[in-house]
Amino acid sequence: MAPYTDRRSAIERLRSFPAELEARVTPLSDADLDRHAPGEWSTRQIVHHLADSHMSANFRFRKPLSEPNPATLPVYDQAAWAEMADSTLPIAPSLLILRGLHARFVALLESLTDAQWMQTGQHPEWGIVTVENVAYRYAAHCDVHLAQIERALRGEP
Ligand code: NI
Repeated sequence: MAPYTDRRSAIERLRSFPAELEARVTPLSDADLDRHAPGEWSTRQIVHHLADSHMSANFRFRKPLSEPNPATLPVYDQAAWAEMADSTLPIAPSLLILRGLHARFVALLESLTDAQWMQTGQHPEWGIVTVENVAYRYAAHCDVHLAQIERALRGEP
């Protein structure tokens, strides 16, 4: 799922994402936010998922940078989290989380030395990954869910 292969474009994707997401979803009505393609999340659930997911990205960036390598990367049950009671809340709190997190990610990633980019963590499904790999994954994750939002708004799989 990772079309990103260079650090600069991954950082730029992470930098631009919160504003792009906000521009797309802020004008939507509650009915639009709750529309979804069959078997897929609604836009509301996707926005809350992005906040949850990118909070875990924060750990996946920082643990390899601060612990003996490979650091153990945290995992969570994203499907279960997307069904929790707060998944029906307005999206504004999750947009604020993403704004703040991505400002932090960009500042952190722009500070890294080559050696830091190559520090590693271990994930049960991804195996051993570098900080660089994690940045590419989350840059791609932004694109995956922007595309999923378009499907949700059309109500198509
Ligand atoms: Ni996701």
